[in-house]
Amino acid sequence: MGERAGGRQTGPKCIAILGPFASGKTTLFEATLARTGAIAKHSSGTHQIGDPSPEARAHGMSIEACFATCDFLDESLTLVDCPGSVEFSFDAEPVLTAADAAVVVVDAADKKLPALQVILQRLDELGIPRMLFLNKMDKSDAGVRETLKELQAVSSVPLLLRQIPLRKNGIVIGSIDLAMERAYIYREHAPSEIQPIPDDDRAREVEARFSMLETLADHDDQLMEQLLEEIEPPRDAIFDDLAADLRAGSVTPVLIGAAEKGNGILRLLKAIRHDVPDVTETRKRLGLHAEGETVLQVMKTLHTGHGGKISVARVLSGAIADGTELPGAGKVSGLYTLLGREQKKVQKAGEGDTIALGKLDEARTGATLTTAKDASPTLASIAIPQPVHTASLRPRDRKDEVKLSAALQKLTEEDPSLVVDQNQESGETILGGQGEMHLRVARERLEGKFQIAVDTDTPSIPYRETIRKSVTQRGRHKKQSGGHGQYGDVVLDIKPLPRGAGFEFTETITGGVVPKQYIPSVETGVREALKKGPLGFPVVDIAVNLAEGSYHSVDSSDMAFQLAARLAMKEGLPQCQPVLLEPILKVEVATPSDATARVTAILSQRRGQILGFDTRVGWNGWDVVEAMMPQAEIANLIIELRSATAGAASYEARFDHMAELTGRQAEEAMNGKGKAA
Ligand SMILES: Nc1nc2c(ncn2[C@@H]2O[C@H](COP(=O)(O)OP(=O)(O)OP(=O)(O)O)[C@@H](O)[C@H]2O)c(=O)[nH]1
Ligand SMILES: [Mg+2]
Repeated sequence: MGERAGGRQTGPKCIAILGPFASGKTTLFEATLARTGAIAKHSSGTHQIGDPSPEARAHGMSIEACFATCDFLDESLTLVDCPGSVEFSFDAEPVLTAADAAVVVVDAADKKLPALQVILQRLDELGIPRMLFLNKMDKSDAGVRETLKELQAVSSVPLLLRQIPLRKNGIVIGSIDLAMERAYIYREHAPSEIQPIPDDDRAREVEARFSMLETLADHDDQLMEQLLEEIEPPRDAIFDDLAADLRAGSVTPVLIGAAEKGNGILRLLKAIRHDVPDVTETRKRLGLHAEGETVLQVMKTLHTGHGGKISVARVLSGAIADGTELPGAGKVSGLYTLLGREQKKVQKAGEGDTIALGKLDEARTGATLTTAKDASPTLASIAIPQPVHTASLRPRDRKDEVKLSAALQKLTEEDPSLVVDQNQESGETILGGQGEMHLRVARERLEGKFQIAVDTDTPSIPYRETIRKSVTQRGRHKKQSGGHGQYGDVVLDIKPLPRGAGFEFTETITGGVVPKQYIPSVETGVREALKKGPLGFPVVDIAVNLAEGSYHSVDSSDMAFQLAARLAMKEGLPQCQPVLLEPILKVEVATPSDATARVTAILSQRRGQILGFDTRVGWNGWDVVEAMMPQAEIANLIIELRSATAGAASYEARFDHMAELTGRQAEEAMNGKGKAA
């Protein structure tokens, strides 16, 4: 526990490191761990601790949340490095639920504003305090205040610049801390050298500091008065305001640095230490009133190579020891603190700790676990995003089928944004996820970790067919082979029905020309025939009436009438002008407004019918475009949308209706037997 200037004490903290793709999160994560002494001097290049999986290293990007617990000035701190790629961003969701705050890393030279806005907006929704770390200052020559203006456009919360860069010949050599009023001259991978503020930078410092104090004064009347009366406010009061405003979420402090060189790390650690609330506040945010019992929130599930499952969880209240029984989840077998993949066994953990629990077979990512006997509370429901990219999956070796389904279960348990679906109609196993890379990594894991080679393909489209014209058709099944013959004879009126009506069967038999007992067999025969129409797909929106027929007192049978009905359908349907039907989805695309025109063009190119667009509620500078689009055109849509919007656009789609498909596309669909074009 640490002692604060104001006498406050805080418990272990848990901080999520977020930010757009490649902004330097993992570098910052490792630099921070190095600064606290948890790992040896941070080395540049591949991330040894931060991206422990071979898949992450192969792609040079983070693909899952990585946890590390360290001590900084006798306070326990768990950092969670989250992936920046939108395809893997779901991993941050269960982490955020139980984190005290987020550090959002922004590349000062390549800000990726739309992606940043998506992250900040999510933090707003969850009510999570955050600071910004403006990284790669070594590469940026833009003025920090201009940069801040750009960032402010995507932040609903006022940004508060806490430091300004010190430059020499245009190169950043250090920073001035506006609260401490000190200059810090950077040294590589070492604490900065503290110096008085150089005279040349005084004016800039005063101006920037005043602007910081003005922002703080928005929530502090006393400070406002002091500013108006030009009284120098006491430093402690400024620190208190900084902490209070961060906690309340009324400002977002901005720190600067260069993670690669280990610059700005100590200031960040101190800001976390002084300003970030501990689990007490997080409990309030979650509405948790734990009385005595232990409550844990599961932030991640991992299946280690040797078959063991671990659940990484935050102790929101109470304490836990190895062997503790968690009703509904299992008995804790092994308790560890994590440093990337490294596990250190501990006997117990207390309030605020982030720990790994062994062998909780029933614990799910995002679940709330408790020692209380009655049902677990649910603190937060984790919204699993709809898959935007799918592939069908087949083991290369049929023997691996059982192994594959077990492995998929583990993969989806580790990453609930991977969804497995068995398509009953086509017999395909469909893997859905957040993008091409997401699925590729899943496949690599199947091949690497689980040793199952798989082939992937584009999932088939559930085409249907219907008819446009009515026809009356007789079908007679007659066989005379020695003794017992077979005889069934029916006349069917085949009629189109409106879209969505499905199938109707009626009969208007008079005089018992088809005896009652055979009528169900006629229907069965018709249904059989509808399973595959003349175009090769199930037939829908069709009415069949049994109008006439005849029978033979000895030779007629259920089977004979079934066959007669099938025959009538088989001959009748091709005369009814069969036409293909394709599924149409209603698609809603969320996009930054400056790309709305491009998005509508992409949708139109894919035979989308634009229904309209509107501003996205609660999102500054975003639109939502609505369109009807054939399911066959949705494959790879996300790839195009993202490339048109710097990765920011997303979509949701749901089945709306079936529509006729003719011409070249219909030919292609029929040739591909239901494969996407
Ligand atoms: N010049 C400069 N480069 C940096 C700095 N910090 C990180 N980088 C580089 O930026 C690239 C991305 O760094 P990462 O730490 O992997 O970025 P990330 O945000 O973890 O990336 P994802 O997790 O894949 O989103 C690497 O090539 C780093 O070496 C910095 O302070 N200055
Ligand atoms: Mg990373």
